[in-house]
Amino acid sequence: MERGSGFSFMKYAMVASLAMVLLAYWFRPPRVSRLDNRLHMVLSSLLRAEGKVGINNARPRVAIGLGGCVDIIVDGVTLLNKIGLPPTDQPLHHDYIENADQLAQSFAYFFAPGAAAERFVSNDTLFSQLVEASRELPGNRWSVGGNAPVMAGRLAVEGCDVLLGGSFSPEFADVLSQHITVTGNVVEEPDIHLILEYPSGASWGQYTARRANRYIVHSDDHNPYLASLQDFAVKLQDFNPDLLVVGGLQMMDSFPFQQGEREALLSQLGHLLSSSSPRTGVHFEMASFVDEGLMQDLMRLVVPHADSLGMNEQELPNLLSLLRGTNVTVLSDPNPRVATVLDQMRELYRLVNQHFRQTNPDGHADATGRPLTRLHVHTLAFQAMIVTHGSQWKNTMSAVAKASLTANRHVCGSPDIDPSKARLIMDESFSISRQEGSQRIPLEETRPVSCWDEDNYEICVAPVLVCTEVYQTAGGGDNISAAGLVLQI
Ligand SMILES: *[C@@H]1O[C@H](CO)[C@@H](O)[C@H](O)[C@H]1NC(C)=O
Ligand SMILES: *[C@@H]1O[C@H](CO)[C@@H](O)[C@H](O)[C@H]1NC(C)=O
Ligand SMILES: CC(=O)N[C@H]1CO[C@H](CO)[C@@H](O)[C@@H]1O
Repeated sequence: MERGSGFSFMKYAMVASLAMVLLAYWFRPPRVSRLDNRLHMVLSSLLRAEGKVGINNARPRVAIGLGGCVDIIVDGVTLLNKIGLPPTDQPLHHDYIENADQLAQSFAYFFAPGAAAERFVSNDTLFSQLVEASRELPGNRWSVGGNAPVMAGRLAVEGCDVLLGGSFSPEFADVLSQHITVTGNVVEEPDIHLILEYPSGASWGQYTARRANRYIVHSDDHNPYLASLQDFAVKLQDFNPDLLVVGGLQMMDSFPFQQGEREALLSQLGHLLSSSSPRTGVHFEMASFVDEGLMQDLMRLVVPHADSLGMNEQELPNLLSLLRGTNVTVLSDPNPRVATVLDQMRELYRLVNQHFRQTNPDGHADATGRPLTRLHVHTLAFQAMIVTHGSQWKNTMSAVAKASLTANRHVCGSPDIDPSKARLIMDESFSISRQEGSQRIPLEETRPVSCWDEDNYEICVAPVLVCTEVYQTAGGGDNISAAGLVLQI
């Protein structure tokens, strides 16, 4: 009995300690919920940063061009299957699309890495087939598209009065916000853009998409000619905007213009920008370009008149390669590190401003063009911005927070951010440059937007709560860029 009770005491002790271990295990904060906590904290801190400043009491006035279209949004793989286009075994880049084989090759080229791309289809028969098939596809969606109208929509929602330059059909103009005034000729047959969306992990033949994104095809008749430019220029004089935004020029990419036609159009646009009041900020939104001639024209005629540039992680190396005088980059890492992007941004900022100083050696007030004072780069994992000290751009920290939140809101398709549909993919700390010995900045949950000074500018970086249940990627950059701008004018 004695022995027995000693034995049972030991047994109880063991059971009790085992129970303690189990209890400790039970109450240990599980890894998942710790991550959840971090996400909640980052979200509430970003919301606080976004809410810190409102827009000015008066409604800011923003003029934005050029162009617009009707978007048909479909699941990319479903559409290709429907038209019976088999997956190619040869992913290949094409400047523009002439036939179905090239479409398959070009789609495969961007689909696997999950890189955004937009291409002109020179074959009308093929484009009509694609549009017809899309019309019949269950789950397709139609919406107002094009960089300018999407940015206009976001700016109107955020409290701006907007003048929009674009050629639209009458029904189209009706669905726009009452705070948007459209200027441009009315067209009966609007340009159609076909948006082939795909979620992360989607597969097409042997290809699997590394991240959610879209591949866009168009065959525009109006947009490449900047058809609304004249009307826009006239209305602009009285509108007297605080901010003038230009986007949508990728519709000119690889388009079969007559000799000299493109240059003449861009010269007119450059003239419009250069004649705007010095108190009007000018923002140029980059896009997916491959046509080197067009890019050269843009660098010469448009970009020098902008104070501000907006672009994504593909467009940044694309533009930089042109400025460096190397071959134009059409595909880059769709998930670049912060350090890489910041180095590219510093270089772009330096090169553009160097060009400005070279063309204006005396720094007179009657300078041709403007120095670049704002550069916003949006990537899947984070937002980054450079703003020159003493420039007109305000509230950089809040603007970057707003841009970051807008990324989730847009892609998830909801103004309220649901943390269970979000994920932080930025590392717990980032290096501010790829140069050896560079400072590392921790991502602090309670202060997720990191800002610091360098040279003559401030840099701010904010993590994105990446949406995991993708509703739509197309138009994301436009919503994000516009959301960033609205707090800065
Ligand atoms: C244009 O597309 C159609 C339909 O896919 C095809 O039959 C035709 O060969 C293409 N034309 C050219 C010039 O490639
Ligand atoms: C750059 O472009 C030229 C002309 O298109 C081509 O011959 C050359 O191979 C390209 N270089 C690289 C590194 O891609
Ligand atoms: C999240 C969000 O607001 N997305 C918007 C992007 O812009 C278009 C056009 O203005 C809106 O329709 C989307 O709702």
